[in-house]
Amino acid sequence: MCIIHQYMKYFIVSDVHSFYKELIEALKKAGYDKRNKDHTIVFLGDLFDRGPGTIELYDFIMSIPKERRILIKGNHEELYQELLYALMPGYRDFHNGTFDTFVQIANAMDPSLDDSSGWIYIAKTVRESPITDFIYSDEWKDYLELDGYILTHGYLPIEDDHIKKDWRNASEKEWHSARWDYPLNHIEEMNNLSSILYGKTLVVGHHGSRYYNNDKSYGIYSGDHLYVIDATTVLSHQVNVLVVEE
Ligand SMILES: [Mn+2]
Repeated sequence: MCIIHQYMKYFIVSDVHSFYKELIEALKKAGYDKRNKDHTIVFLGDLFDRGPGTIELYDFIMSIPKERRILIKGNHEELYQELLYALMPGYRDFHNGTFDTFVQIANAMDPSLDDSSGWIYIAKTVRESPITDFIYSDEWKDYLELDGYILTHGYLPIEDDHIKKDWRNASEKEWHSARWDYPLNHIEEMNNLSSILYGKTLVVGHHGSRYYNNDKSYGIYSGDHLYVIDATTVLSHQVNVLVVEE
């Protein structure tokens, strides 16, 4: 009998925030090839907002075969959905870069758009864009579980009023909170992650790895049953790529 175990290489990135060039450079260095059937790319949320390359990033994702791209929802994907139907953009939308993402999308849809184009027209144009269909598609997951790893954007919905939750079956509301959460908020649990994670290792983005590296590095933080990969690209101009094979 002959058993062939085909290994898949997962290229995990997070918080690209429309920094397309930085992403492509990092993937090239990591050896990623979208045509390779043994390569799967995983985006841990927060695709857009802050950088200039929203359209290029979207086109790149669409060019990857669907069965070899995995998208995990971040809090910025929620900000996008919330801004679509806002009466006016607010401080939060400017501060987080979501308004700028909308301008980039509306401009790609209608190049005649300029500073005098009002919010109502921008919002309507973005609502009709293919990027909005993509943001609402069923491709988005709350988490991805591999043999040795559990991947999510911010944190898992593990605990509620000190009652341990079955996070695999958490509600949408619980995932909403978890997308804004991060491991440093849960120091006591960090010592016990192995049992919460069934012996697996948690991989998250959302919160800069520099906070875990004592502000000394934007590189991947590697701790006990924990990887934090968000390189705060707006400051570092780097994107971290974690490669796991299984
Ligand atoms: Mn985030």
